[in-house]
Formats: sequence, structure tokens, C-alpha cells
Amino acid sequence: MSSPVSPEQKGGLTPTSFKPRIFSGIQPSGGLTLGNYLGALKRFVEKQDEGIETIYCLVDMHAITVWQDPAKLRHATREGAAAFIAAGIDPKRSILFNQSQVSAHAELGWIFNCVARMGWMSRMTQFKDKAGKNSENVSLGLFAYPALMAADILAYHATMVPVGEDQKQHLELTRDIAIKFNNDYGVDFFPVVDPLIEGAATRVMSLRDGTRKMSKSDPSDQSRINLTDSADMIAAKIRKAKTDPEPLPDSVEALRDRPEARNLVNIYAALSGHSVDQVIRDFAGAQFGTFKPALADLAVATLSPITTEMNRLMADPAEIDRILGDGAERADAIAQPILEQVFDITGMIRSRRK
Ligand code: AQP
Repeated sequence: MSSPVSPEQKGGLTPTSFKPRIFSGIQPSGGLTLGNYLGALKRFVEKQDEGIETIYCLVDMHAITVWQDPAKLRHATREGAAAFIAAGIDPKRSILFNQSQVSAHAELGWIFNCVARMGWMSRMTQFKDKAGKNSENVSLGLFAYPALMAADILAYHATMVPVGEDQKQHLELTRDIAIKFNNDYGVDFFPVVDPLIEGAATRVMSLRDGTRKMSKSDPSDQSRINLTDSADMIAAKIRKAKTDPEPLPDSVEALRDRPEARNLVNIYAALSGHSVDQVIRDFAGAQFGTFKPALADLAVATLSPITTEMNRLMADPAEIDRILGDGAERADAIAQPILEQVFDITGMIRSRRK
């Protein structure tokens, strides 16, 4: 399996250190949710503002692992880009683009399909959750999804990947693919990435079931807050969110067996920037009749300006397409030389005139 090659064969293509670079993506498989905002977008902005090189992507090729209506996919990709910008991503400071415009993702994804093992993929819980009892009938792409995700990240030699908790297993697989590629070809070529899973809302749960992740593809719209929801809709969804009859406790531990209550407290903490302990101190003994309106006010105050800005940006889809095209060119300029080195390492002849 491992085939160490001589330094001559490696052609000197062995960078041993990598500059800090962040890559992350979101699927345009529907409108973005509060989960995407707190688990991903908000932190993407923080990373950009820390001055690290940041590359963000609407992963449209991942979205079609489950069938998407083409017009809706196009709309969701533009709306996703609008959400990034409205949340604070500056397309001049960060690179913002959609995946299918940079062919290195698909090309490296294929090479990683040949590196990843069937057994590794079979253990992916997201595949099991999404395929359910229907695994014979889901797309091959859904099974191979984590190899394409590894390509998304490693095509840029990204070193850090901010994600929500649900992506932890896929990032471990990205590390395994990088290590196996490096071992198989006797190179030190791909970085072993660090997942950045931080904050009070790394896993925002459904408003209807505190044991399930809030998800843009959940059939129940009541289960999630969409970034396009009006203030009234946000308030109504929080008012109707499932809870239990007890008041809020005076310790975080006492929330352990109360998934819905814990979820709302976590959301409050993430939106307010306070710790979960602080929120519990502030609301100890409060009934949900008091807590929910406070949470709704906070959610509306945070999300309404984003929604307004998204609507403004969506009025000019040509400008969004221009931003995505510009981002894709800058992304391509980083990924293509890395991909060429991968082709060289793997023994592919590249003699076509450019
Ligand atoms: N509920 C969540 N809580 C915290 N973070 C979340 N993320 C998604 N849902 C939550 C984070 O958002 C980023 C983009 O996720 P994605 O769109 O690529 O895919 P996903 O995780 O499968 O999200 P959805 O909403 O559940 O999409 P569908 O329904 O299409 O599968 C990731 O960093 C993710 O962790």
C-alpha cells in the first residue's frame, strides 16, 4: 500500500510547513438556518476579522448528492452568498465562491476516492443518517461526499477548518486521507488539518426535537429558524418551540436531561456572546413564558439586519454572480498549482499545451 519514492521521484515537491489558511463551506441545499449561522457563518466572520487567510465556499456539488431542483439550487447558491456577505464576510478580504466553478475540487476528489477506503466511508454517521434504511437507493455521491470534502480543504492546503460539531467525523476522515496520501506516495505534501469546533452553539438542535440537529432539509419548517424568516416568524417559532413544564434551573448540570431547554439556553448564550453559565445565572427560576420572549427579542435583533441586507443583495443577482466568479478565479489560482503537484506526485502526464 505504502510506496515510498526517492527524493528525485518526488521532484522536490515536499513542503514541510504550511501557512495558516482557513477553508470552510456550506451546502446550498436550501435556505441557511440559525444552526448554519451560529455553528459556521458567525465564526467564519470572526476568523476573517482575525486576519487569517480565509476561503469560503458554497458547495453546490455536495448539494446535488441529494437531488436538487436546478432553479432552486441556483437561487439557494446566490442566497447563501448573500448570507455570507450580510453576516460580515467581505469578498475582498475573504475568497467567496461556489465549488463547481473551480474544477480542482472534482479532480482532487476523484484522486481521494482512490485513497479513501470503503470501510472508512461506511462508518460515516452522516451517511447512515441521511441514507437511513434506503442505502441501496441513495447516490454514490452521497457515499463519497467526505472524500470530496477532503478535496475541498486540501486543494488549498488549508490548515484549519471551522465547522459545527456534526462535521467532526468528516474532518477526521480528511486527516486520514491526507496522512494516507502522504504515506502512499512517500511525501509530506498535504497538511493534517485542525478542526475548529468552538463556541456555545456548535450543535444547534431542532426547535421541535432537542435530540435532532437543526437542519435546512428538515421537512418541518417549524423545526428551524431560517435566515430569511421575518421578525414575526422568528418570534412565533420560538414561542412554539418544544420545551418542558419546569422553570429554568440554577445550574448547567440540571439541564443535562432537558434537551429542548438546554438547546434554547445554548442559542441564547451564542447569540448574546455570554457563557451558558452566565445565562443560567441570569434566568435561574424563570419560566419559559419569560425566557422565550427574551430569546425571541435577541434572535430578531441579531438576525433582522442580516435578513434585510440579504434581501438588498438578492435584488442584484448579477452582482452576486460577479462576486462568486471573482472569488472562483482567486481560488483557482491557489488550487491549480497544488493540483498540478498532485498529478505529478501520482504519475499523471500533463503535456497538454496551456
Ligand atoms: N444545527 C447546526 N448547529 C451547528 N452547526 C451547524 N451546521 C449545520 N447545521 C448546524 C454547520 O454549518 C456548516 C455547513 O453545513 P452544511 O450546510 O454543509 O451541511 P449540514 O451540516 O448537513 O447542514 P444542514 O443544515 O443539516 O444541511 P442539510 O439539511 O442539507 O444536510 C457546517 O460547518 C455545519 O457543521
